[in-house]
Amino acid sequence: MSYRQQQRDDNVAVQESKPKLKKPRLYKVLLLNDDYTPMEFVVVVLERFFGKQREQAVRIMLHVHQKGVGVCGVFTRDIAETKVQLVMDFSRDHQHPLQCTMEPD
Ligand code: TYC
Repeated sequence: MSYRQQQRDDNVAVQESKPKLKKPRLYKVLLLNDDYTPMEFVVVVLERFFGKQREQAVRIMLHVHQKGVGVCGVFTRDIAETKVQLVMDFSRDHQHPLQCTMEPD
């Protein structure tokens, strides 16, 4: 007799294990417009830190320029936090006021 059958016979509850992985919460990384950061710098940020092709990077940069804010990508929390930090450091290192932030998707 199997162990499980033995447990059933003994009126022991058998809890099947649930191989359940919850989906991680996702966060949008956002770029904010300002009056001073050069357009070309923002395009380079989108290429370097968000893997965008130049055409798509220009599109996103112009969207931010016109609307005030735009999405660079959607990531898990740790990745989003790292992207924000890298962009903020890169901007400060080049004396640009570009702001990058994140919010729940
Ligand atoms: N508004 C800036 C300019 O006219 C360009 C810009 C675009 C700055 C996007 C920030 O996130 C930004 N030079």
